[in-house]
Amino acid sequence: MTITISAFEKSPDGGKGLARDTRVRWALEEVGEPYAVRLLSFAAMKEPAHLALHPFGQIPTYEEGDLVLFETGAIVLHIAQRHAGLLPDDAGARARAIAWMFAAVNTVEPPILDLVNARLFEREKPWGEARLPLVEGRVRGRLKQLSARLKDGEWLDGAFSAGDLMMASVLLRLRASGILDEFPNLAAYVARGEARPAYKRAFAAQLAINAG
Ligand code: GTB
Repeated sequence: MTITISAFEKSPDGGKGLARDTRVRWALEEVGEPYAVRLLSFAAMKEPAHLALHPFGQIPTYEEGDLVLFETGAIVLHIAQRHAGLLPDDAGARARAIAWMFAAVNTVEPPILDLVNARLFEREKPWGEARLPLVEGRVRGRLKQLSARLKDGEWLDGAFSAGDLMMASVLLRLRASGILDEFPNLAAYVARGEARPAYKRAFAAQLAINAG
């Protein structure tokens, strides 16, 4: 069955892979599933046709026959549950990998998004510069905990899983801030994710749309 995802027709990052369709592409590449892409302008994302697929008018969406999904965590979990390669067979290890997926979107991504917003959109506010150290502190606090758990491990819990795919995707958003490099084991962890052939294919596919 054809899988269709949606993505920005022109991502604001110019193809750095930071828009969230990249993590869905990565998951599909990991499991070897081909997919089509529907490209959308910001205006089209808010039109009824797309709102019928995504209640918040965002990308990415995922269509597979009658099934329509939004939210990258749910999409990647759906892909991982239906194909080998992204979740362990052992029930306990599988549950732990899913816990890492939730940790990525629920515990690690929020302070990172807060930092992105603080740096890009709130700096000029009267309180912008004063608030920034607080927001950076929250990110560093979370990364310190994650770094302590990862130690010198290759992945978060044994073999590479959808938990690592989501966590590395979330951490990638931090690179421009320089904060990721303050935690060398996390920076190396993200680099290991980026070195995976499936990530490279996903990155190249979104770059082909957004470059230039
Ligand atoms: N929780 C949802 C999920 O995980 O699927 C969040 C989806 C989301 O935020 N989508 C963004 C979107 O559609 C694109 S990825 N935004 C438009 C809107 O809300 O109107 C976020 C994003 C956008 C741009 C960059 N960038 O240029 O660096 C990075 C990430």
